[in-house]
Amino acid sequence: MAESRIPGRAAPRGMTHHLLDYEAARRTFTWENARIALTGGSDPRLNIAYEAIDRRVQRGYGVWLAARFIDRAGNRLDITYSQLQSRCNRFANALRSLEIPRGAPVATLLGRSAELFTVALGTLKAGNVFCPLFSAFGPEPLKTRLALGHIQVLVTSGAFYRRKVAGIRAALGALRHVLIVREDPHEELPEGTTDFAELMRQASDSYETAPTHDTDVALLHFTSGTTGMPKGVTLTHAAVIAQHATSELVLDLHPQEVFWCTADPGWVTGIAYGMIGPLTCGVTLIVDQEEFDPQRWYRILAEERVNVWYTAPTAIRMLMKAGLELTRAHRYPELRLMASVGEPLNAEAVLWGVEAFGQPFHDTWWQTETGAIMIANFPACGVVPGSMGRAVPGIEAAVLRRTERGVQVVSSPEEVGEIGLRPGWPSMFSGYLDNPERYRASFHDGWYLAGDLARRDRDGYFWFIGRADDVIKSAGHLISPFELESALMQHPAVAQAAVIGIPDPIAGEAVKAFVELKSAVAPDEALRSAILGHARRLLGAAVAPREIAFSEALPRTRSGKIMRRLLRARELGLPEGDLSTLEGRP
Ligand code: 6R9
Repeated sequence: MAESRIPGRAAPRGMTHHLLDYEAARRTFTWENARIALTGGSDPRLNIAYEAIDRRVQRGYGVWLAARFIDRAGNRLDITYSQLQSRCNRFANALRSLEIPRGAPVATLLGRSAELFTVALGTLKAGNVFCPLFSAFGPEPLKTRLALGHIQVLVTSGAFYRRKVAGIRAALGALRHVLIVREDPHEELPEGTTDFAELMRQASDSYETAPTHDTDVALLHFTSGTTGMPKGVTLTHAAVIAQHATSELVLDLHPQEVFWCTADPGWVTGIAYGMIGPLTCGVTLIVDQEEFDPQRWYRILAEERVNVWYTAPTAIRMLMKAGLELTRAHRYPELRLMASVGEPLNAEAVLWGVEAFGQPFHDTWWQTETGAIMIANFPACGVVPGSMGRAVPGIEAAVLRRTERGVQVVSSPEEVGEIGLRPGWPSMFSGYLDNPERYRASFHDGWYLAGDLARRDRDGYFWFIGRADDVIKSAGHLISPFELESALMQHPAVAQAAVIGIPDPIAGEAVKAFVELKSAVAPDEALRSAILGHARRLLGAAVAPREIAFSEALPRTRSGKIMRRLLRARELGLPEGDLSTLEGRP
């Protein structure tokens, strides 16, 4: 196995990788020590924002750049750790002035802006729960999440408010305040909203961090399951311990390095590694406000002298498609580590990294529920192309087989099973909001079952096989078929809908919808585009189906559930599997 590893780039002179010897690190690592390494002591209080900002300022990082925001035109906004601290303090005070009680959830629907960072970290500092919403969502997914999350304060822009929130506001009983980040001071404030900038001006810039503890809920991230509405995953302040430890062990971040995580803060990666973990390491974050564009990305990597880059397979495949001439228009002498997450990273993409940048991409695996990286290819160990890597120190991971009598650890390197993790790491989710049964159902015989299928080879490397459920991962976004089907069924011509993921060379999976029409309705092209338009308006273009097919009768089980798995098998020409529960079978 060792021969097939591709070495990563060596650490520059004067710097040592945080993890040099994997086996030794596994033997000696403990989460207790990781907590002490981060906080410097045994204070029973723990607050994510305090660790990310205040402690950095205390240690003398105040004048260093915490983040550089690059706007569409290429203008830069630089914010130091001290400036970020004052902004967050103001926002924490603003929440108090609005009489929002501690613990109440605050959400953002914002682009990748400095305000988003201020609200996220200010909310945590105040001891409130922060919930990021993906800004490309349409009104329907936003309504669902704002309602399920009992969100009391929403911070958004005037444009997003008018387009996506004004129409659903009446349905959001818990929502007490909407704060508007105005693009320019002359922009009119929508009725029933408050000016964010004015509120910040009135607030004091000193604030004593709320005395939160390891077990207090800090973050609410929505994720998707096969059935039912999205699940609100809660992470506690202790998550910062694992996010910090993995930012060192896996991303190998060192103080004052330039780090670019391309994930949107609407999803867990954009918060855990686009913000929290790396700030606790004292780096400078690069935040690009523009959408993906190969030339722009290469320019950022080169001109900002990015040292460590954390991105996603879809983006890598898009860069591959754009061609090496674009890559070669710049040089990247400072870039020393490239990593990826969110979807399977194919071996070709890893090897393309070597061709394009002289170093492989390091795959990492984790989930919203795990709160931090669990499986990884480590910088000092070399990369096994096509494999997700090995368990992070402090993490016990295995491939499990479900049997009648419970779960068993699979020992054969050929056998495929479900990824299981032993609870006990600090960023493990503390619950599914308002759904303790579903939470309990994720654990069996002392293991958390992740819902992903994998193999584990003799050297302990995990190889991703697929999802154990019907959830779709398209361009790194987790999509719930149920949520899309519900939106499609709101169209007056649609009787039933079923949504599946079909392989896509760039996005990994693309969303395809099958629609059964009401009996009086005739299928034609105009109706197809009308339904597509309806889905895009409700859901947002980023999660709407790409393709809609009309179906006369969707396959159902005898109990009336649509068999997405069978639709998918038929679509892809795969074996149809066990059909004994199919409706209409003898
Ligand atoms: C961080 C994040 C989690 C699901 C996960 C799996 C897929 C993540 C992967 C991967 C193959 C990898 N996934 N990393 N699949 N290789 N390296 O993405 O969280 O949005 O909750 O998605 O993403 O299916 O279960 P989340």
